[in-house]
Amino acid sequence: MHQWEPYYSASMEESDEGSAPPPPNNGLEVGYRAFSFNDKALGHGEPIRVRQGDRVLFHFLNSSATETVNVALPLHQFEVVALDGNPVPQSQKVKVLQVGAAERVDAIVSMDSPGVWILGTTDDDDRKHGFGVVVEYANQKGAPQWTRAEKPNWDYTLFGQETNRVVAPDGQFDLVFKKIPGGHGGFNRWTINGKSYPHTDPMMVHAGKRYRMIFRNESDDAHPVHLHRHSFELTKVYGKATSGILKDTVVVNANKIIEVDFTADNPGNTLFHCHQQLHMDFGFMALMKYA
Ligand SMILES: [Cu+2]
Repeated sequence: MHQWEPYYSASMEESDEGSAPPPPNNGLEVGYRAFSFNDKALGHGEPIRVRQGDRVLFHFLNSSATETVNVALPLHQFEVVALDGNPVPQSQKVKVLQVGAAERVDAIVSMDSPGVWILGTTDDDDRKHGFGVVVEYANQKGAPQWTRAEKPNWDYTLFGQETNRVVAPDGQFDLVFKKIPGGHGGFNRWTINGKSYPHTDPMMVHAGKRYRMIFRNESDDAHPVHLHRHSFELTKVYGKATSGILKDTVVVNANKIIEVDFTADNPGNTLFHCHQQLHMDFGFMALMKYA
């Protein structure tokens, strides 16, 4: 048995869409030599066995500590029915799922293209290093096939309702995310409104009130930001208003803005943080407190 250890590279290319190339003074990034899907690398373990005509519900959970992934199944589409465990107002079919660290996607796939396929990441290198699982139709044989996936155009608002929201929240938190590049051999540090945890300012809320959080990502990385103990409703994604999508983790792409509303309905100290472990460990956290 090999023991794989993560390796580090200063020039590791980010695989997630929405991330620009890192600046020359960028610090260390984490990378991986091997990947798994349900604890097995692609080519190991049992395939997912299906029959033509099946409608199969998949529960996807990105348990990576650091990676945002795009997932596809050649010739098939994912009908997204729920995000982070909450049914979406409008189920929609997409060819590629984007799943940030800690995000969950429930999607139904109509098995209408017989063959032996790879369900896996669209990143060729990561897929070759194990990130996928075989989907095998009954009475089909041969090596599992992959076809080049379409360019991902993941858009949360596909699953929301159009809205002309007029109700203003009781309070608002403007949160600006920035990177302090770590330079050669160092780690990047992260700030929320100019401060790194544990020096970040707590967000004070009152039980029963409704608040808006504005996530202003002023960095060149995508961030899967997560609020503990509460669900929030996406209200504006990259300038487009939406409603009805309840989540607890949302990927804010590089240099983009997402707004969410939530009700402070679960008194107690609450952590807000980026779910990219290397960002969280280097400052990207803040507390929300009930007054
Ligand atoms: Cu982050």
